[in-house]
Amino acid sequence: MLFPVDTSIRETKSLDGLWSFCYDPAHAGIKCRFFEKEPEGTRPVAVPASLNEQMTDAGEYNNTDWVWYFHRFIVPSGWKNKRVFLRFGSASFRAEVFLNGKKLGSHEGGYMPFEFEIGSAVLGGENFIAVRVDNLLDDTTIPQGNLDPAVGGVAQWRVGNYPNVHYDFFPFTGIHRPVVLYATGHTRLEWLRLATKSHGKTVEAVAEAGFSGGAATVEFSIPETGFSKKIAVSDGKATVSTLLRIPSVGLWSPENPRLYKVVVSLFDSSGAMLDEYILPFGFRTVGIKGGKFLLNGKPVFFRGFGRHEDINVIGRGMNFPFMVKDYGLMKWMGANSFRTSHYPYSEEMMAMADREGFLVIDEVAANTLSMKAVAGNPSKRALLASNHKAQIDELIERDYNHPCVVAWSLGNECESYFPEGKGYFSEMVAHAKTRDLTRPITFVVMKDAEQENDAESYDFICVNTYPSWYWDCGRIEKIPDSLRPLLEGYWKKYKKPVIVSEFGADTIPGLHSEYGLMWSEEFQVEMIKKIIGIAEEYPFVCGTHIWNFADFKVGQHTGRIILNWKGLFTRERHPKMAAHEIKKLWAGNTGK
Ligand code: GCB
Repeated sequence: MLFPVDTSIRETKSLDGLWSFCYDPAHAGIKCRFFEKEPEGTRPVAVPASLNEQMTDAGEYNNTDWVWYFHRFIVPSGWKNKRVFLRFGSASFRAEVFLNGKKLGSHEGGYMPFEFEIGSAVLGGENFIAVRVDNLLDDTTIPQGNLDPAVGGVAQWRVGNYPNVHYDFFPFTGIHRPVVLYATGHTRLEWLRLATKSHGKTVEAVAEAGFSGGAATVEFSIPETGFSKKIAVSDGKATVSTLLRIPSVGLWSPENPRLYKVVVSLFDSSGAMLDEYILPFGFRTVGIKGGKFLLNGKPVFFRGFGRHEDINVIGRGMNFPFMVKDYGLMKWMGANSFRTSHYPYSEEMMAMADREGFLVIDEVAANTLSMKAVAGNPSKRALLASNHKAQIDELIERDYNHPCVVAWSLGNECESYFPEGKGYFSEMVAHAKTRDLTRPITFVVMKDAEQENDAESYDFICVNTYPSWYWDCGRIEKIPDSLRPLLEGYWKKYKKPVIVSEFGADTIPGLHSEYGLMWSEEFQVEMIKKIIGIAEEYPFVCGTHIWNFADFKVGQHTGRIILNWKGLFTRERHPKMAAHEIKKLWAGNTGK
C-alpha cells in the first residue's frame, strides 16, 4: 500500500486532531449502533496518539478492551470526480471502520496501514466515521497476549503483569498514526517496487508497478538527472516490470544519504496523465559475505540502538517533534543504525531514516512468541503461522522501497530454542524470501548457537545478551565468560555475521555509586563499554545495538518501576551519563 502523497493528480487531507471517543466494556456498541450515531457523553481524544496515556483513571489507563472513536469530516467539492480513500497509518490492535452507518471493513495488526475506498458514501455534507478499536490479544495474534502460564516457557514471564502481556513494553491502544483522506484519479498506481540491482558507472534498478483502472503507458523518471523510461502497457495488463539503467546517480549511504525523487506517471493512449506518484528513493545494495554485512559492496558496522515508539502522554503515537529530536540525539551520539524493536515503526519514521541515513533492521511485531501455547493444536499453530505471514507480507510491502531498510527481522526472542519451535522459524524465513530476495533476513535470538533451532536459515545472527545484568549480577569482570563463548559459538557453527542486538542495564538517572553498583549511572557506562569493547574485537561482529535508546513504559510488575530504565536517555530525552560516555567512545572509534 502506497504512502499517500500530494502530486499534480493526487491530493491528501489530514483528519488528525481532536476526535471523540467512548469505552465499551460491555461490547454493546454494535447492538446499540454507535456506528450510526455516537452515544451521549463521549470525551475528547487526540489522534494520532495512544489512548491510555491521555487518561487519568487507572482502569482507563490500563484498558485494552473495546473503545469507539468518532469523527466528522467534509470532502472537498473539487474531489467530486475522484476516487477517495480513507487511510489509517495504524490502529492497535484491531479496528473495525464504519462510515455514515455502513461498515467499510476491518484490520488486524497494530502497526500496519489500512485503507478503504469510500466512493459515493461521502457525497454531500458531513460524513461520520466510527472506528471500533481493541487490543485484545491471544495465543494466535501477532504479538500474542493473555497467554495461559500453564503452558510454560515465555508464557510464565511476568505472570500477573497488568495489562496482561508477557513482554516488556506497554500494550498501548489507540489510533496511533495519522488518518488521511486522499483522492486519486480513476486510474491509479496501486503498488510500486524499486530495488537497486547493481552499480558501476550506471546504476541498474528493477522497477515493478501495479495499477488499476487501465493505462496505456507507464513512465519512470528521475527529473533531477534527466532520466526517464516509458513502457507501453500491453492490452488489459495491470502490471509492468522493467530494468532501469540510470547513468550518474549517487549511491545512498549513512555518510551520504542521497535521495532522488522517482516519479511514476500513468498515461492514457492520447498521452493525458492519469496518475502521478512521487517516491523519494535511494540507490544502494546490501548483502552478506562471510562475516561481513555489505552496503554498496563494502563492509558496514551497525552502531546504534534498540528503540521503542514511546513518549510521555503521546504513548506510541506518531509525533514529528519527538521524531526530529530522537534522530538528532542518535546523530549527536554518532549512531548510524537502529532496529525497530519490537514492531514496525511509523512510515514517517522510516522516511526520516532514509533522509538521515540510518541503517534500519525492520522488525515484525512477533515478539517473544510462545510456541508452547500452540503446540499440540495444529489449527492454532496454523493460524499463528498465517497471521505471522500476513504481518511479514504487509511489512515487506509497506517498506520495500526504503533504502534505510537493510534487513528484516521476523521476530524477537521467540521460542525458537524449544522443540515446539523447530521448523516454524525457517518456515517464516522461507516465506519472507518469496517476498524479498534483496535483503538479509533474521530472527533476533537470545540463546546460544547450540540451543537455537532454526538459525541455519537466517542470513545473519542478531543475538540479545545481558551478562552482568540478568546473570552474574553486578559482575562486569565476568562479562567475557559468557559473551565470548556466545559470539564465538555462533561464528563457529554458522560462519555468518553477528550483531549484538541488545545489551544494557536499567539505570536510574542521578543514582551514583563509587562501587559501580547495578542501577547506577556508573554501572551502565562500564557495562556497555565492556560489551562493545569485547564485541568489536571479533571480525565477524558487524554491529552493536545498545538496549535502549530511551527509557520506556512497561506493564505493571514487580520487576520494573513503571519504566524499563535501560535508556541512554530518559523518557523525556535527557541524557544519562552513558549517553555522553558512549558518544565519546563512538567518536573516537571509526568502526571496522
Ligand atoms: C530483552 C527484550 C526486551 C526487553 C529487554 C530487557 O531481551 O528483547 O524487550 O525490554 O530484554 O530490558 O529486559
